[in-house]
Amino acid sequence: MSRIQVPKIPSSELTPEPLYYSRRTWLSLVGLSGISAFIAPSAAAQDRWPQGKQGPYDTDEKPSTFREITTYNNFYEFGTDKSDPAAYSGDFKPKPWTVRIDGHVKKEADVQLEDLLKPFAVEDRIYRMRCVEGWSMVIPWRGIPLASILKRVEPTSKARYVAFQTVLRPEEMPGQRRRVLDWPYVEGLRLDEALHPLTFMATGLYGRDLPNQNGAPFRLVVPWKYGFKSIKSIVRMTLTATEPPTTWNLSAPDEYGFYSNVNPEVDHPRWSQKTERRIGEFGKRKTLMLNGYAGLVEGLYAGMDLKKHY
Ligand SMILES: Nc1nc2c(c(=O)[nH]1)N[C@H]1C(S)=C(S)[C@@H](COP(=O)(O)O)O[C@H]1N2
Ligand SMILES: [Mo]
Repeated sequence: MSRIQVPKIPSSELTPEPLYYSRRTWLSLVGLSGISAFIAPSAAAQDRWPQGKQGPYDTDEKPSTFREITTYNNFYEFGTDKSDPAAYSGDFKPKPWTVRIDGHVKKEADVQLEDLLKPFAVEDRIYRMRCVEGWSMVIPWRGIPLASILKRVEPTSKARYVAFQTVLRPEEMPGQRRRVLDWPYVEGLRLDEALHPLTFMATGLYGRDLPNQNGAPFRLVVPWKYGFKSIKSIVRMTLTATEPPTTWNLSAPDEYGFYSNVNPEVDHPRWSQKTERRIGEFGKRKTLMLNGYAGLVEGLYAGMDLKKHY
């Protein structure tokens, strides 16, 4: 994704993703999908999963397979190839896990993840996700709205943004032993974006705990923004008065802004954002304004020039 890095990122990272055919695609192409359960045991999870709109925030699009979601990942802490997070996250220990919430809040928290989550009912949400590189998936997340957590810590009137931080554990995360990015990975949202009912903290997918490669045990999910905003393996959230720094903006400020809303009308400087490829499909789909969530979130950006605030 980024430009000038030390060591240099392989050239495969510098262009939108190449064609990639999942096993499911090959099998359905040759009419053998009926036997996929024999070849890929994980096929069973998604086949039993409720499909389509169950709640007001679900997409009715068909979820990507468990295999697609857990083998084609961006998680640079485990390497820069799409297959690296699944291959090299085996030593990562997502339990026990402590989360700190501080900054402009009335009730600071420094708690075990289970205790943080205990008061809230877990929900399942099927969201479209769109990476800035030009691919997309549909993911059945499990978790709780971020607003539930934020309301509990009581942001003060000074709080205008939320800064998020990924864990720093080079012993367990081989990618952090190289200076590919400035570690730890950081991200941020405006407070009204963070409080929006679509903004979700995932602890699972397909009804199971999050696999390490998807950001175990606790990651952000913001479906109307490019995927890199959805920061993984979070250990700290800080309510701030000013716009917090974000990793990809620090790495390449002319390519990645603070907002990073999915927007087919604002091209990346090196490629168009008008279309995308759904993992598992051959052709291209049109990228939708705010990733199809415009009706729910465009009010957040009323009066803003989204070409300037990219
Ligand atoms: N800590 C951290 N979070 C991260 C990333 C990363 O490299 N490190 N990659 C981002 C990018 S570019 C994308 S597209 C999504 C991918 O999430 P997924 O692998 O669960 O689909 O995670 C985002 N969160
Ligand atoms: Mo991404």
